Amino acid sequence: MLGKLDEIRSKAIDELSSIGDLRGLEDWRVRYLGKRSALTQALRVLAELPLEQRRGVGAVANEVKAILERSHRQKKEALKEKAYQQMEAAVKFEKIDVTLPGRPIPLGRLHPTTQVLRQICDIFLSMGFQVVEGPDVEWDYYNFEALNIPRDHPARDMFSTFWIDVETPSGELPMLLRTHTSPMQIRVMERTRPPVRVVVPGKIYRYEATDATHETMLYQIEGLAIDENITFLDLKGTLYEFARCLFGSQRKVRFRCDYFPFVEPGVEMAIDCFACGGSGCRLCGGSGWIEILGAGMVHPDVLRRVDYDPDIYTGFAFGMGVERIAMLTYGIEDIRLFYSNDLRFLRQF
Ligand code: YSA
Repeated sequence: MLGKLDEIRSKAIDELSSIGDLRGLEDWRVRYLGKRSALTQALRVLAELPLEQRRGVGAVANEVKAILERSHRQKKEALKEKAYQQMEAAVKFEKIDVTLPGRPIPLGRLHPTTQVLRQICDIFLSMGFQVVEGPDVEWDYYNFEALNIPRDHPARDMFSTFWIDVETPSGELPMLLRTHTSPMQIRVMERTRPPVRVVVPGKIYRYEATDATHETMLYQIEGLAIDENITFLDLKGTLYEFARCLFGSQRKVRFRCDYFPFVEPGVEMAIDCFACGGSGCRLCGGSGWIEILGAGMVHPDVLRRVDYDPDIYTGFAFGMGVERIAMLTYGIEDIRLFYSNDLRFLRQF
Protein backbone atom coordinates (compact mmCIF):
# COMPACT_ATOMS: atom_id res chain seq x y z
CA MET A 1 0.00 0.00 0.00
CA LEU A 2 2.80 2.37 0.94
CA GLY A 3 4.53 1.58 -2.35
CA LYS A 4 1.33 2.36 -4.28
CA LEU A 5 0.99 5.73 -2.53
CA ASP A 6 4.57 6.58 -3.38
CA GLU A 7 3.98 5.63 -7.00
CA ILE A 8 0.86 7.87 -7.18
CA ARG A 9 2.79 10.80 -5.72
CA SER A 10 5.79 10.58 -8.06
CA LYS A 11 3.62 10.00 -11.18
CA ALA A 12 1.40 12.96 -10.29
CA ILE A 13 4.34 15.32 -9.65
CA ASP A 14 5.99 14.17 -12.87
CA GLU A 15 2.90 14.88 -14.96
CA LEU A 16 2.32 18.18 -13.25
CA SER A 17 5.67 19.53 -14.35
CA SER A 18 4.73 19.13 -18.04
CA ILE A 19 1.31 20.86 -17.81
CA GLY A 20 1.26 24.22 -19.62
CA ASP A 21 -2.27 25.62 -19.21
CA LEU A 22 -5.18 25.88 -16.78
CA ARG A 23 -7.37 23.45 -18.67
CA GLY A 24 -4.63 20.76 -18.48
CA LEU A 25 -4.25 21.51 -14.77
CA GLU A 26 -7.97 20.95 -14.15
CA ASP A 27 -7.76 17.53 -15.90
CA TRP A 28 -4.81 16.70 -13.66
CA ARG A 29 -6.74 17.69 -10.52
CA VAL A 30 -9.66 15.43 -11.47
CA ARG A 31 -7.26 12.58 -12.23
CA TYR A 32 -5.24 12.76 -8.99
CA LEU A 33 -7.45 14.48 -6.41
CA GLY A 34 -10.98 13.86 -7.78
CA LYS A 35 -13.57 11.47 -6.31
CA ARG A 36 -12.55 8.65 -8.63
CA SER A 37 -8.79 9.18 -8.35
CA ALA A 38 -6.45 6.39 -7.24
CA LEU A 39 -5.60 8.38 -4.11
CA THR A 40 -9.25 8.74 -3.04
CA GLN A 41 -9.74 4.99 -3.65
CA ALA A 42 -6.67 4.26 -1.48
CA LEU A 43 -8.01 6.45 1.31
CA ARG A 44 -11.33 4.59 1.11
CA VAL A 45 -9.77 1.15 1.65
CA LEU A 46 -7.90 2.43 4.72
CA ALA A 47 -10.94 1.58 6.85
CA GLU A 48 -10.54 -2.08 5.98
CA LEU A 49 -6.91 -2.28 7.23
CA PRO A 50 -6.04 -3.53 10.75
CA LEU A 51 -5.68 -0.70 13.24
CA GLU A 52 -1.87 -0.78 13.62
CA GLN A 53 -1.39 -0.57 9.79
CA ARG A 54 -4.15 1.97 9.39
CA ARG A 55 -2.36 4.64 11.48
CA GLY A 56 0.93 4.44 9.51
CA VAL A 57 -0.63 4.12 6.04
CA GLY A 58 -3.25 6.80 6.86
CA ALA A 59 -0.58 9.32 7.84
CA VAL A 60 1.33 8.66 4.58
CA ALA A 61 -1.85 8.86 2.45
CA ASN A 62 -2.83 12.19 4.03
CA GLU A 63 0.68 13.49 3.51
CA VAL A 64 0.56 12.52 -0.22
CA LYS A 65 -2.83 14.23 -0.51
CA ALA A 66 -1.46 17.39 1.14
CA ILE A 67 1.59 17.38 -1.21
CA LEU A 68 -0.60 17.03 -4.30
CA GLU A 69 -2.99 19.77 -3.15
CA ARG A 70 -0.13 22.17 -2.41
CA SER A 71 1.54 21.39 -5.76
CA HIS A 72 -1.78 22.02 -7.50
CA ARG A 73 -2.16 25.43 -5.80
CA GLN A 74 1.37 26.49 -6.68
CA LYS A 75 1.03 25.36 -10.29
CA LYS A 76 -2.26 27.22 -10.62
CA GLU A 77 -0.71 30.46 -9.38
CA ALA A 78 2.25 30.01 -11.76
CA LEU A 79 -0.02 29.36 -14.76
CA LYS A 80 -2.20 32.40 -13.96
CA GLU A 81 0.85 34.61 -13.72
CA LYS A 82 2.12 33.23 -17.04
CA ALA A 83 -1.23 33.92 -18.76
CA TYR A 84 -1.27 37.47 -17.42
CA GLN A 85 2.26 38.12 -18.69
CA GLN A 86 1.35 36.74 -22.13
CA MET A 87 -1.68 39.05 -22.28
CA GLU A 88 0.41 42.03 -21.25
CA ALA A 89 2.99 41.28 -23.93
CA ALA A 90 0.25 40.89 -26.57
CA VAL A 91 -1.28 44.25 -25.69
CA LYS A 92 2.16 45.89 -25.72
CA PHE A 93 3.15 44.60 -29.14
CA GLU A 94 -0.28 44.50 -30.78
CA LYS A 95 -0.49 46.73 -33.84
CA ILE A 96 -3.66 48.70 -34.64
CA ASP A 97 -4.20 49.33 -38.33
CA VAL A 98 -5.56 52.87 -38.30
CA THR A 99 -6.06 52.75 -42.07
CA LEU A 100 -8.82 50.08 -41.81
CA PRO A 101 -12.23 51.61 -42.72
CA GLY A 102 -14.52 51.96 -39.68
CA ARG A 103 -17.80 50.11 -39.34
CA PRO A 104 -20.62 52.29 -40.76
CA ILE A 105 -23.01 53.60 -38.08
CA PRO A 106 -26.61 53.21 -39.24
CA LEU A 107 -28.10 56.71 -39.30
CA GLY A 108 -31.79 57.55 -39.31
CA ARG A 109 -33.21 60.51 -41.16
CA LEU A 110 -36.15 62.87 -40.93
CA HIS A 111 -39.47 61.65 -42.30
CA PRO A 112 -40.37 63.45 -45.57
CA THR A 113 -43.41 65.03 -43.87
CA THR A 114 -41.16 66.45 -41.13
CA GLN A 115 -38.71 67.78 -43.71
CA VAL A 116 -41.46 69.60 -45.62
CA LEU A 117 -43.13 70.81 -42.43
CA ARG A 118 -39.84 72.40 -41.33
CA GLN A 119 -39.34 74.02 -44.74
CA ILE A 120 -42.82 75.53 -44.59
CA CYS A 121 -42.31 76.83 -41.04
CA ASP A 122 -38.96 78.35 -42.08
CA ILE A 123 -40.65 80.27 -44.91
CA PHE A 124 -43.24 81.75 -42.56
CA LEU A 125 -40.62 82.43 -39.88
CA SER A 126 -38.73 84.49 -42.47
CA MET A 127 -41.93 86.52 -42.99
CA GLY A 128 -42.22 87.31 -39.28
CA PHE A 129 -44.59 84.55 -38.11
CA GLN A 130 -44.06 82.67 -34.84
CA VAL A 131 -44.46 78.88 -34.51
CA VAL A 132 -46.84 77.62 -31.79
CA GLU A 133 -48.33 74.21 -31.08
CA GLY A 134 -51.57 72.96 -29.53
CA PRO A 135 -53.33 69.81 -28.29
CA ASP A 136 -54.36 66.90 -30.55
CA VAL A 137 -57.29 66.11 -28.23
CA GLU A 138 -59.55 69.11 -28.37
CA TRP A 139 -62.85 70.38 -26.94
CA ASP A 140 -65.85 70.58 -29.23
CA TYR A 141 -65.93 74.29 -28.31
CA TYR A 142 -62.55 75.11 -29.91
CA ASN A 143 -62.83 72.70 -32.83
CA PHE A 144 -66.38 73.75 -33.82
CA GLU A 145 -68.43 76.13 -31.64
CA ALA A 146 -65.94 79.00 -31.42
CA LEU A 147 -65.37 78.75 -35.18
CA ASN A 148 -69.03 79.43 -36.01
CA ILE A 149 -69.83 75.73 -36.40
CA PRO A 150 -72.56 75.08 -33.81
CA ARG A 151 -74.18 71.69 -33.23
CA ASP A 152 -76.46 70.77 -36.17
CA HIS A 153 -74.61 73.18 -38.47
CA PRO A 154 -74.26 71.44 -41.87
CA ALA A 155 -70.58 72.46 -42.02
CA ARG A 156 -69.86 69.79 -39.38
CA ASP A 157 -70.35 67.27 -42.16
CA MET A 158 -67.10 68.52 -43.72
CA PHE A 159 -65.19 67.40 -40.65
CA SER A 160 -65.87 63.71 -40.12
CA THR A 161 -64.81 63.30 -36.55
CA PHE A 162 -63.26 60.78 -34.14
CA TRP A 163 -65.08 61.55 -30.88
CA ILE A 164 -63.52 60.73 -27.51
CA ASP A 165 -65.59 58.34 -25.47
CA VAL A 166 -66.26 60.71 -22.53
CA GLU A 167 -69.88 61.78 -22.04
CA THR A 168 -71.30 64.80 -20.22
CA PRO A 169 -74.26 64.12 -17.86
CA SER A 170 -76.59 65.19 -20.68
CA GLY A 171 -75.08 62.52 -22.98
CA GLU A 172 -73.01 64.83 -25.18
CA LEU A 173 -69.46 64.06 -26.30
CA PRO A 174 -67.47 67.26 -25.71
CA MET A 175 -63.99 65.93 -26.67
CA LEU A 176 -62.57 64.83 -29.99
CA LEU A 177 -59.39 64.35 -31.99
CA ARG A 178 -59.05 67.73 -33.66
CA THR A 179 -60.21 67.65 -37.26
CA HIS A 180 -58.13 70.69 -38.25
CA THR A 181 -55.56 73.04 -36.71
CA SER A 182 -58.03 75.97 -36.77
CA PRO A 183 -58.99 75.58 -33.06
CA MET A 184 -55.56 77.01 -32.33
CA GLN A 185 -56.73 80.32 -33.88
CA ILE A 186 -59.08 80.70 -30.90
CA ARG A 187 -56.57 79.49 -28.30
CA VAL A 188 -53.92 81.93 -29.59
CA MET A 189 -56.31 84.92 -29.74
CA GLU A 190 -57.70 84.15 -26.27
CA ARG A 191 -54.27 84.62 -24.75
CA THR A 192 -52.76 87.41 -26.92
CA ARG A 193 -53.70 90.85 -28.11
CA PRO A 194 -53.06 91.95 -31.72
CA PRO A 195 -50.83 92.11 -33.63
CA VAL A 196 -50.83 88.31 -34.10
CA ARG A 197 -48.76 86.39 -36.62
CA VAL A 198 -48.51 82.66 -35.93
CA VAL A 199 -48.23 79.37 -37.76
CA VAL A 200 -49.36 76.17 -36.03
CA PRO A 201 -48.03 72.83 -37.29
CA GLY A 202 -49.61 69.63 -35.93
CA LYS A 203 -51.45 66.37 -36.48
CA ILE A 204 -55.15 66.26 -37.30
CA TYR A 205 -57.58 63.35 -37.63
CA ARG A 206 -60.39 62.69 -40.08
CA TYR A 207 -62.76 59.74 -39.89
CA GLU A 208 -62.97 59.16 -43.62
CA ALA A 209 -62.02 56.63 -46.30
CA THR A 210 -58.45 56.79 -47.54
CA ASP A 211 -57.44 57.12 -51.19
CA ALA A 212 -54.48 58.52 -53.17
CA THR A 213 -54.96 62.02 -51.70
CA HIS A 214 -56.79 61.35 -48.38
CA GLU A 215 -55.43 60.01 -45.08
CA THR A 216 -57.13 59.62 -41.68
CA MET A 217 -54.17 61.09 -39.82
CA LEU A 218 -52.29 63.96 -41.44
CA TYR A 219 -50.44 67.14 -40.68
CA GLN A 220 -51.77 70.63 -41.19
CA ILE A 221 -50.18 74.02 -40.74
CA GLU A 222 -52.50 76.79 -39.66
CA GLY A 223 -51.63 80.43 -40.24
CA LEU A 224 -53.17 83.45 -38.54
CA ALA A 225 -52.39 87.16 -38.95
CA ILE A 226 -54.46 89.79 -37.12
CA ASP A 227 -53.76 93.51 -37.04
CA GLU A 228 -55.24 96.84 -38.03
CA ASN A 229 -55.78 97.27 -41.78
CA ILE A 230 -55.08 93.70 -42.88
CA THR A 231 -56.83 93.06 -46.19
CA PHE A 232 -57.44 90.23 -48.63
CA LEU A 233 -54.46 91.55 -50.58
CA ASP A 234 -52.20 90.65 -47.64
CA LEU A 235 -53.63 87.13 -47.66
CA LYS A 236 -52.98 86.66 -51.38
CA GLY A 237 -49.54 88.27 -51.24
CA THR A 238 -48.45 86.09 -48.30
CA LEU A 239 -49.67 82.84 -49.86
CA TYR A 240 -48.26 83.66 -53.33
CA GLU A 241 -44.90 84.39 -51.75
CA PHE A 242 -45.08 81.15 -49.77
CA ALA A 243 -45.84 79.17 -52.98
CA ARG A 244 -43.00 80.93 -54.83
CA CYS A 245 -40.49 80.13 -52.06
CA LEU A 246 -41.53 76.47 -51.81
CA PHE A 247 -42.35 75.50 -55.40
CA GLY A 248 -40.44 78.09 -57.45
CA SER A 249 -41.87 80.80 -59.69
CA GLN A 250 -42.74 78.34 -62.51
CA ARG A 251 -45.63 76.68 -60.63
CA LYS A 252 -49.12 77.97 -61.27
CA VAL A 253 -51.28 78.97 -58.31
CA ARG A 254 -55.07 79.20 -58.36
CA PHE A 255 -57.44 80.86 -55.88
CA ARG A 256 -61.14 79.98 -55.93
CA CYS A 257 -64.03 80.91 -53.68
CA ASP A 258 -64.71 78.39 -50.94
CA TYR A 259 -66.85 78.24 -47.85
CA PHE A 260 -65.59 77.95 -44.27
CA PRO A 261 -67.95 79.23 -41.52
CA PHE A 262 -65.10 80.97 -39.69
CA VAL A 263 -64.02 83.22 -42.60
CA GLU A 264 -65.70 85.75 -44.84
CA PRO A 265 -64.82 85.62 -47.69
CA GLY A 266 -63.27 82.13 -47.95
CA VAL A 267 -60.98 80.69 -50.62
CA GLU A 268 -59.12 77.53 -51.52
CA MET A 269 -55.67 77.60 -53.06
CA ALA A 270 -54.48 74.97 -55.54
CA ILE A 271 -51.21 74.28 -57.42
CA ASP A 272 -51.07 72.87 -60.94
CA CYS A 273 -50.74 69.07 -60.85
CA PHE A 274 -47.11 67.93 -61.02
CA ALA A 275 -48.04 64.53 -62.43
CA CYS A 276 -49.91 65.68 -65.57
CA GLY A 277 -48.75 69.29 -65.80
CA GLY A 278 -52.35 70.47 -65.65
CA SER A 279 -53.92 68.30 -68.36
CA GLY A 280 -55.80 66.10 -65.86
CA CYS A 281 -54.97 62.68 -64.41
CA ARG A 282 -55.97 60.18 -61.69
CA LEU A 283 -54.02 62.09 -59.04
CA CYS A 284 -55.72 65.45 -59.60
CA GLY A 285 -59.07 63.83 -60.35
CA GLY A 286 -58.90 65.08 -63.94
CA SER A 287 -58.94 68.76 -62.91
CA GLY A 288 -55.25 69.58 -63.47
CA TRP A 289 -55.08 71.17 -59.99
CA ILE A 290 -54.24 69.91 -56.49
CA GLU A 291 -55.86 71.76 -53.62
CA ILE A 292 -53.39 72.45 -50.83
CA LEU A 293 -55.10 74.86 -48.48
CA GLY A 294 -58.21 76.65 -47.34
CA ALA A 295 -58.05 80.31 -46.30
CA GLY A 296 -59.99 83.49 -45.82
CA MET A 297 -60.53 86.70 -43.85
CA VAL A 298 -61.30 85.90 -40.21
CA HIS A 299 -65.05 86.19 -39.59
CA PRO A 300 -66.09 89.19 -37.39
CA ASP A 301 -68.05 86.85 -35.07
CA VAL A 302 -64.92 84.82 -34.41
CA LEU A 303 -63.05 88.03 -33.53
CA ARG A 304 -65.87 89.17 -31.22
CA ARG A 305 -65.84 85.81 -29.42
CA VAL A 306 -62.24 86.45 -28.29
CA ASP A 307 -62.91 90.11 -27.48
CA TYR A 308 -61.20 91.54 -30.54
CA ASP A 309 -63.08 94.54 -31.94
CA PRO A 310 -63.77 93.77 -35.66
CA ASP A 311 -64.13 97.49 -36.35
CA ILE A 312 -60.47 97.94 -35.40
CA TYR A 313 -58.89 94.58 -36.22
CA THR A 314 -59.06 92.41 -39.30
CA GLY A 315 -57.00 89.41 -40.28
CA PHE A 316 -56.55 86.39 -42.48
CA ALA A 317 -56.09 82.71 -41.73
CA PHE A 318 -55.21 79.61 -43.69
CA GLY A 319 -54.83 75.87 -43.14
CA MET A 320 -52.76 73.65 -45.41
CA GLY A 321 -52.24 69.90 -45.68
CA VAL A 322 -48.53 69.09 -45.29
CA GLU A 323 -48.61 65.67 -46.99
CA ARG A 324 -50.28 67.16 -50.09
CA ILE A 325 -47.46 69.70 -50.25
CA ALA A 326 -44.83 66.97 -49.78
CA MET A 327 -46.48 65.10 -52.66
CA LEU A 328 -46.10 68.17 -54.86
CA THR A 329 -42.54 68.77 -53.73
CA TYR A 330 -41.31 65.20 -54.29
CA GLY A 331 -43.70 64.00 -57.00
CA ILE A 332 -45.33 61.32 -54.79
CA GLU A 333 -48.48 59.91 -56.31
CA ASP A 334 -50.12 58.24 -53.31
CA ILE A 335 -50.47 59.84 -49.85
CA ARG A 336 -50.80 56.39 -48.21
CA LEU A 337 -47.10 55.76 -48.82
CA PHE A 338 -46.16 58.27 -46.09
CA TYR A 339 -47.36 56.18 -43.16
CA SER A 340 -47.14 52.63 -44.48
CA ASN A 341 -43.68 52.26 -42.87
CA ASP A 342 -42.01 51.00 -46.04
CA LEU A 343 -38.31 51.78 -45.62
CA ARG A 344 -37.70 51.46 -49.37
CA PHE A 345 -39.98 54.48 -49.79
CA LEU A 346 -38.74 56.47 -46.79
CA ARG A 347 -35.03 56.01 -47.60
CA GLN A 348 -35.46 58.01 -50.80
CA PHE A 349 -35.81 61.31 -48.96
C1 YSA B 1 -59.76 77.45 -43.83
C2 YSA B 1 -59.91 78.78 -43.56
C3 YSA B 1 -59.13 79.34 -42.56
O1 YSA B 1 -59.30 80.65 -42.25
C4 YSA B 1 -58.20 78.59 -41.85
C5 YSA B 1 -58.07 77.24 -42.15
C6 YSA B 1 -58.83 76.68 -43.12
C7 YSA B 1 -58.68 75.24 -43.40
C8 YSA B 1 -59.72 74.39 -42.69
N1 YSA B 1 -59.49 74.35 -41.28
C9 YSA B 1 -59.61 73.00 -43.21
O2 YSA B 1 -59.20 72.07 -42.54
N2 YSA B 1 -59.94 72.90 -44.52
S1 YSA B 1 -59.84 71.55 -45.34
O3 YSA B 1 -60.69 70.56 -44.78
O4 YSA B 1 -60.10 71.86 -46.72
O5 YSA B 1 -58.35 71.06 -45.19
C10 YSA B 1 -57.27 71.91 -45.50
C11 YSA B 1 -56.22 71.15 -46.29
O6 YSA B 1 -55.84 69.97 -45.55
C12 YSA B 1 -56.71 70.65 -47.60
O7 YSA B 1 -56.58 71.63 -48.59
C13 YSA B 1 -55.80 69.48 -47.86
O8 YSA B 1 -54.57 69.95 -48.34
C14 YSA B 1 -55.59 68.93 -46.47
N3 YSA B 1 -56.48 67.82 -46.18
C15 YSA B 1 -57.73 67.85 -45.67
N4 YSA B 1 -58.21 66.62 -45.48
C16 YSA B 1 -57.26 65.78 -45.87
C17 YSA B 1 -56.13 66.52 -46.32
N5 YSA B 1 -55.01 65.95 -46.76
C18 YSA B 1 -54.98 64.61 -46.76
N6 YSA B 1 -55.97 63.81 -46.34
C19 YSA B 1 -57.12 64.35 -45.89
N7 YSA B 1 -58.09 63.55 -45.46
